[in-house]
Amino acid sequence: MHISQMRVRLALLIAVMVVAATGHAHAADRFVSTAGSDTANDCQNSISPCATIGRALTQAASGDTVNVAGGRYEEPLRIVTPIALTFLGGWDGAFTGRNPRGNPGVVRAIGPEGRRDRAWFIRGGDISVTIDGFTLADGDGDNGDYCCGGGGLLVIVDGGPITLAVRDTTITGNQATDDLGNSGGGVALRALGAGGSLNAAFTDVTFSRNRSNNGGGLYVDGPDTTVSLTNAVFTRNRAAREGFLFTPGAAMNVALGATANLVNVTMVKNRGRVSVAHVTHATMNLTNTIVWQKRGMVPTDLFVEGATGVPSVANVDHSDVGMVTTSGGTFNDLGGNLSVDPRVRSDGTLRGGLAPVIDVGTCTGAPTTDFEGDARPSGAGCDMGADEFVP
Ligand SMILES: [Ca+2]
Ligand SMILES: [Ca+2]
Repeated sequence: MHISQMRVRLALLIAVMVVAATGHAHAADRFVSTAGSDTANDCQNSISPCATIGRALTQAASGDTVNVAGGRYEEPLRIVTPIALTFLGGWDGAFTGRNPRGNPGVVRAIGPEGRRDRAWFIRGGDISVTIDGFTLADGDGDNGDYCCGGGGLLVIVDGGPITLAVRDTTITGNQATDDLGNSGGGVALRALGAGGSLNAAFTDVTFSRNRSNNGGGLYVDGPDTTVSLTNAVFTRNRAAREGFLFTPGAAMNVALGATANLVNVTMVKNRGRVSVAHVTHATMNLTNTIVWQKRGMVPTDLFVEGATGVPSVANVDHSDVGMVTTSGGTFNDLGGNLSVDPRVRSDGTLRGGLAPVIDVGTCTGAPTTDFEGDARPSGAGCDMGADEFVP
């Protein structure tokens, strides 16, 4: 054989080996359906899916996508080792089409012996998780093996980065109320000082009917924790605890050095003894955001608290915020703000064309669709809140 032919063949052989090696490492699709079976199943065949998301978790490798057919899954889910996974709910039974809003995968966290637990728990570092098309319902952030609340979802960064993306998902009916330190009835995102960063993005997510002492829908803390909320709705969440008066953040509390970036978020009909949105030694940036509650159901809408230590700052731009209370914190009015009844229904939709938040938001940085998928802007400008009104 001629030497150049040998080189060509050697190069081809190496190319084949590289393809084989990377092919083996290729991300896999896993399939889960309530009609499936876990027995001796690696969940890789959509014709014979697994029955539980937990089984797919035991089979999955980093980079995999777990595809979940619509239906109820009564299992608490835990991710506590370094891995990158995408969970896509809302598939039909044949895995040929998705309707994540109309037919989500409903995760109810019923643990061993029927005990309620958190729906989803993520702890550690070097973890990347996408949760798309689910309902996280009826979880309990007081039970289970770990502290810190988060009935629907608890994320604790511990020694390395965690990236979380939650899309087209509803977090409802969860609670964390037993222990005073258990915060975030729906979701708690926490850094416990062990290093690492936590970046979480919630897009088209509704927090409803969750309850806690501190942050009824959402609680976020830690200086390396950043949460972005886009087209989110907080409705009918509660911050309450028997015998305690200071239960801040009926909808949410961002605390202890964390940063929360809210764009086109709506908070309505949340109840508590202190505030709807609370900033405790932290930063909250509000754009096109509605924070509104009738007086009596909660004393103030936005409470910026923190006289010493890490400063508390709320930067507020083209938003409709009812009552603002500062106690050592700073409220920065960046312009275009209102303080009027936004005329929003409890599901976050605007009540007809006369709502005062229509066309008076900023389109700079606003998402190009609303939480229903309508184009933004519609009409003369971008609306405040999660809903873009389309006549
Ligand atoms: Ca508009
Ligand atoms: Ca709309």
